[in-house]
Amino acid sequence: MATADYLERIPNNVDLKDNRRLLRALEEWQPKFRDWWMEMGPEGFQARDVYLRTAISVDRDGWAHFGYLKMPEYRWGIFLAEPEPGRLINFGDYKGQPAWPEVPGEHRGTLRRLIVTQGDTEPASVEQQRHLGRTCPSLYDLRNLFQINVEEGRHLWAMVYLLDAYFGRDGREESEAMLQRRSGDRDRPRILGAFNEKTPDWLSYFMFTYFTDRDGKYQLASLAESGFDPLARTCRFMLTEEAHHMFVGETGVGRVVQRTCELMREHKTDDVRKHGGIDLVTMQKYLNFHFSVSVDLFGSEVSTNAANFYTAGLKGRFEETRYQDDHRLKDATYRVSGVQGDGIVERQEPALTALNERLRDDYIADCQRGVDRWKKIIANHGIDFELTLPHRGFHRAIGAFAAFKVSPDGRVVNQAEWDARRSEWLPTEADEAHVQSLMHPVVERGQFASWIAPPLRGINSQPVDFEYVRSA
Ligand code: BYC
Repeated sequence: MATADYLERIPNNVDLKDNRRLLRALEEWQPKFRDWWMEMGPEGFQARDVYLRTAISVDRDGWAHFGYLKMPEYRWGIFLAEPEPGRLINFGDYKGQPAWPEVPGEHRGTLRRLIVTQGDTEPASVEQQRHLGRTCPSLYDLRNLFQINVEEGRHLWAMVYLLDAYFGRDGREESEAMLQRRSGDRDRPRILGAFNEKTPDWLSYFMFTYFTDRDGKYQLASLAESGFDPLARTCRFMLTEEAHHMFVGETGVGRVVQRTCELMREHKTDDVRKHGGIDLVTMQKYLNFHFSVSVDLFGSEVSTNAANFYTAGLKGRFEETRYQDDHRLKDATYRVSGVQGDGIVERQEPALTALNERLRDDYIADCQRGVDRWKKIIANHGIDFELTLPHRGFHRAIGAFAAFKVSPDGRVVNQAEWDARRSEWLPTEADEAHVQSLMHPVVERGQFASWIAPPLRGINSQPVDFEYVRSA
């Protein structure tokens, strides 16, 4: 009886009911996940009705199912994109061979590490965002926050499914450990740097969903090329949800920019702080911070790990098949930048070890597109200010730039200049205190906080003033 009930609560397209060993593993894990969700998930809103989209199958109709739901009742399911009959491995030493339905023994450890690293980010982001509901700028934004949180929970389920289904006892241990690490905890932190940073306010949150979720897009797309077919199919479906997260980031930042420009024009001043806005200079500093910690997530410019992932057919390039080359890259080179003397130089490195940098290049080009749209909002108001992406070497903690201080405009600077100008480049305590001072909850239908413009349209054709989260 418990089994049948449980099955109903895990929508899936992996024939869970026919795999008793896996079912048992997930049955054991599920209450621990729920405990984690209640302890570390959105604080103060678990009993509220939220207008959520739930994935109940991978086809178009099943995927976009909207309705009111309390978050703990969200149907966290397991969905893989439909199999591609006859799919081949597209790159590396196994290029041309059939994709693997099971984990190849010799790559087991590496693959597990990749899946664990990916999986760890998902609960981490929920933990980082758990206090934000208390200061939401509108019901519309509150609902989007919760939509993202439950989907990150589902993405954790996706990785736990892979670990439990394909990695035996080690996999189950890793699944447990996912619920034990905590974002920002000194003793048991999350694996990657950006996921131990705080997301203390909504500007940080929009920047995070623009820049850090976009790392998710590029990493998932690379794993979606994997020769390990279940991983590829899982990531392909996760990518469909990721698009909404980046939409929230891009439009969120865009709406803050819009509101700031309106306040600047209305009051004929750059200093919109006293009018309840966030000045563009502060926004640039937040952008600098979130871009730099997200750029770190691509790893070192020169990485034998990355070369090994590729050669072994585990992690491809972004849109691997768009390349016209041999997809093995043994003789190719790629341009990588680094510091030489007191300047930044570019040099050619073996393309295999430069794969992290190539992915970072794809990512940065994509980041630039949104920044260009934000710039247009400012220009449309006739305001002379340009938001820019800082240089990739700015404020790095991982890779070739980590040992150096680089200014946002790409100069290697000495410690004295860094110390003197840090407050121009990164948010100061005073900036953070100002942003924090604006974070008052706005929970009346159709109302928005002073520092952000309303969206152009609502969710799923609902009006902007829809009751996206019902009052208690
Ligand atoms: N912080 O050769 P290296 C998402 C470690 S976001 C701390 O330079 P490699 C999401 C590295 O682990 C996407 N440690 O790099 C977004 C290695 O340690 P080991 C997440 C770091 O291995 C928003 C050592 O340094 N998915 O989904 O080529 C909300 C040397 O590594 C960092 C993935 O990342 C760092 N930033 O590449 C929710 C995909 N960077 O192994 C979700 C899976 C490096 O020597 N992960 N290190 O002990 C990977 O593909 C790779 O692990 C990385 C690193 C790209 C992260």
